Amino acid sequence: MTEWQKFSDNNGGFSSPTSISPHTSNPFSKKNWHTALSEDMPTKRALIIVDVQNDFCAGGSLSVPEADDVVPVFNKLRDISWDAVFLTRDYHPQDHASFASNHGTDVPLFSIRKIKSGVDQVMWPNHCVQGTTGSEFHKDLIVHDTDVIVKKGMNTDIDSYSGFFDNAAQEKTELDTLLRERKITDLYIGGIALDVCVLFTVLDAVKLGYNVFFIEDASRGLGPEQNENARKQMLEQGVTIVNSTDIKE
Ligand code: VGL
Ligand code: ZN
Repeated sequence: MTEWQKFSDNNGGFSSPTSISPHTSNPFSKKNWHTALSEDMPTKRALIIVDVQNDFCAGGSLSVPEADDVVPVFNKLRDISWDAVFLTRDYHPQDHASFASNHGTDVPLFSIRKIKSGVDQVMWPNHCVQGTTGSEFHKDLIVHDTDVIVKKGMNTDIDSYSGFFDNAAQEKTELDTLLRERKITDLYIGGIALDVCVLFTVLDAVKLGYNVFFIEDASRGLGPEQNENARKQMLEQGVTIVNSTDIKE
């Protein structure tokens, strides 16, 4: 049995996001998570840059307002010596189930549809298709050779908003394992879209037992209401909301 299956069994089934409407409650308590980080681990910090890719930026197929503004914020954050830096990358096959275009000609964008895997899925425009420019990181974003890139959304049948799990909670990416290998305790998370992939990555990070800091000025979402709603959910789950300039060496 994999670590993830144990996790899921222990908790009586994980209800992951099935649409853009986020989790309403956290089904796990940090204390119940069987591999919770031990309290006496020395603090080690990782920066997690979520989906700063061309298709979510100006001119992209799923552009988020002001998304490009996060780039200089992350670049400045690179002045700090992080214990690890991870970037998530939305990376879909052309026939991905989250694309409206794969469900016929008259499926409205942003409508919700039940897909083969049984989950409700927002019908997105084609975006971050493997091998396309749209899937590449913003050209001005600083990426070092030692950074770790975690691709997600590669399974045709299921979307993956979180950098940790897919939306049906069937599969785990390598992100948690790599963080644990590096003995990381604290995650500083920001990126695009604040109310979709950033939110779900943040909420999963809390469930997995990390100390989670959401970097507000390094994030942009689909709109003010969505952003406020996401912020509220993070606060309810004990996330600390910070500004990039508050983070010190
Ligand atoms: C995202 C919608 C679809 C995101 C990814 O990165 O927030 N949003 N795929
Ligand atoms: Zn996507």
